Amino acid sequence: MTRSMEDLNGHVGHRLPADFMWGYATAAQQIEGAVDEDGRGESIWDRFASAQSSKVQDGSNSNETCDSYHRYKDDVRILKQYKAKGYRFSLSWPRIIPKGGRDDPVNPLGLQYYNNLINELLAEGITPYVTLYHWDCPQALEDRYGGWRDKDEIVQDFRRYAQVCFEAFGDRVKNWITINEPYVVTIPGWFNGDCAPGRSSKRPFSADGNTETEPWIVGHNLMLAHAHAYQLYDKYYRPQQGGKLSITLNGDWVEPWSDDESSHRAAERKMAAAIGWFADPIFLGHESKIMREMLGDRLPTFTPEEWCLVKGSSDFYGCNTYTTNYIKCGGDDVSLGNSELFFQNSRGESLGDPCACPWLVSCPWGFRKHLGYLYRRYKKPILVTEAGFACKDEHLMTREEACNDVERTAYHINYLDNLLKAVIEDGVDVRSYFGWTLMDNWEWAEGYIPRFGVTYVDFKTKQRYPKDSAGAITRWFDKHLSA
Ligand code: PNW
Repeated sequence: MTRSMEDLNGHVGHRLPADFMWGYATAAQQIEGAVDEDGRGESIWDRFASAQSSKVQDGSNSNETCDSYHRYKDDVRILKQYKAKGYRFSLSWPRIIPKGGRDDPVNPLGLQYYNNLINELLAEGITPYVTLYHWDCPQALEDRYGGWRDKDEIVQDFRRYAQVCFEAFGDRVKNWITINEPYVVTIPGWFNGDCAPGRSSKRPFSADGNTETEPWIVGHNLMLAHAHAYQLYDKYYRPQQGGKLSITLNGDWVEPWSDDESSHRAAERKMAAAIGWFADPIFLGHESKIMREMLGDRLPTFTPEEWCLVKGSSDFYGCNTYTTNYIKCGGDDVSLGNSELFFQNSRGESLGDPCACPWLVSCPWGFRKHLGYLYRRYKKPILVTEAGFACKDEHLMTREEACNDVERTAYHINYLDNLLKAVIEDGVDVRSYFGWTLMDNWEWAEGYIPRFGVTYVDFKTKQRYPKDSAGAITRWFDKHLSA
């Protein structure tokens, strides 16, 4: 670890190592648009947003969104302007294999698009971090066999999709993430039903689904798909390509609401439900005891052969984290570990100001504690693959107002200061920070209401304009990276 001399303010300054990676993250469905172009197939999110009684808050879809399919050179230019060292983006499975399945044809124009993007990044000296699955399952697979619910089918289909991607891009891509946030895939998608494919036992909110069983099956299958992709890479591609691969898990720090025993237990259960469900099998090689206690037989089990695949199927811990909650026992929501979340504790102390999303406040000290917890428990280098903030009512502001994004700037700078403390003072091995997100985009079931970008997007003209936060982040890294 490099420790530097006095910084400009006269404090003892510390720096991150020169090879610390930073940049911005995006996802295909949220930025590409061009959903019907060049042979792309339909995704479950296209279908979800086009449903007659759409659950998307503003009734929007991502058919055009930022138009990155045509404007990827603009995106790369902006990254370059921000001096970002890396760019984390995702591949659209239905753009690459329109019908999704292992016997279905590969779309050469889909491969071409990502080849162009990767080459453009490399030409500008920006390192690609590539996510295979950021929520956009081919609708054809949902129709054919129920998508992520069918273990035997989806695992093989995903494995072949991964193979196509390693073959096509692995000579240049050395950093892979299999699946983005399996928890946010399963719980909103199959438990609450408010994200694609929108299944849940809640009628009439969802026409189909079974909250009791489906989410746990889907989570199980996501882990297996990840593990198969890991094994495939490890065995057949890593020897020549020499890259790294893991999964990205979301998770937020929880602080006991009061000092009683039951609030502490609630915190432990929430960590198990949100993180341990996936991280314990993958990083520790055993199932989460707490998940088993809560779910009993509803939690599927791995066979001994499957355990061999799942255990240790990761080269780093991919961490998406946004916020912190106070927590206490109560309620019967298994997905939260039978606990309730608050932004205020028993003494009335508040974590922060509300923003565009009801689930999000800025809590930098919680971020630091979270990194420490993950490192102590899972003992892997951590890549922060997302963190970010959406200012309140930003979608109602003029461009000038939105670009003066004081709260987002404070969020990222405070989070980065705490990341630095986690590294320097707590000895946590953090290797990257990817801000969510490069530019305003389609925020899934919340449509175009929350704006998370460090770049303002005028969705009529598709023009991009830097917000103040982008400059502040660049300056932070200028000052805090070792030469
Ligand atoms: C992430 N929560 O998802 C996703 O990876 C992004 O695609 C998304 O745009 C971003 O966060 C901002 O929402 C999350 O409710 C969505 O705690 C919701 C939660 C966490 C992560």
